[in-house]
Amino acid sequence: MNLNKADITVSAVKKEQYPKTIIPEFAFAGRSNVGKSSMINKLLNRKSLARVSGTPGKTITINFYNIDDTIFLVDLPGYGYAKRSKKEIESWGDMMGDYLNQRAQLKQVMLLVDSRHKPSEEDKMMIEWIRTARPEDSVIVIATKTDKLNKRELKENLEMLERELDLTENDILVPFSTKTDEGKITVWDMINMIIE
Ligand SMILES: Nc1nc2c(ncn2[C@@H]2O[C@H](COP(=O)(O)OP(=O)(O)OP(=O)(O)O)[C@@H](O)[C@H]2O)c(=O)[nH]1
Ligand SMILES: [Mg+2]
Repeated sequence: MNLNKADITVSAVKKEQYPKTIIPEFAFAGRSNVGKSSMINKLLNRKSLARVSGTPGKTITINFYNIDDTIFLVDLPGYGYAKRSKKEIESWGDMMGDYLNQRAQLKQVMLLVDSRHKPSEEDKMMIEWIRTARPEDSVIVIATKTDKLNKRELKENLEMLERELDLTENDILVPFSTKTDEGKITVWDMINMIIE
């Protein structure tokens, strides 16, 4: 897989707009500002292929990044952004539902949560949604922004996340940071293992 051959292919709001390929897809879900777009850039060694912003709610479409015609990394729109109207939240739910429940090319969803905080009610709903939509898969949770914690805090918080999200032995929790590159190799290893 040549990471230099990565490009955004499609920004979709409805399923008719998804790429018409059978390439395996790996999707990143999580609340606004948790670091989904930053993580995609980090995985691809790119500064700004995926739009990153200090302003939450930046990614409001499903963005498909074509990696060398081998896989797609899929940036899902974030949740938990307070300034959304009821209608916007509804269309977010429809968009996520269509994708998570129906997309055959989707091989694995990764749920990103902030390593510094207790998961929100929406994070807990999201993990249940993923479990229900994809009962055959391990749940992969990525704990982001670990550079903001010291070693002891990180250890405590990873244990807290396991408890709060009811992670089992089959589930995987990966500490990740775009600042220190923690977790980057692990995520690629998981992706490569799944497509092999
Ligand atoms: N310190 C630190 N900051 C990070 C890390 N990852 C992301 N950030 C910062 O967090 C903010 C939000 O990152 P995004 O990647 O835009 O978050 P997102 O999940 O894509 O947000 P939406 O598109 O709104 O859903 C930006 O200011 C990033 O620079 C990290 O590992 N460490
Ligand atoms: Mg984003």
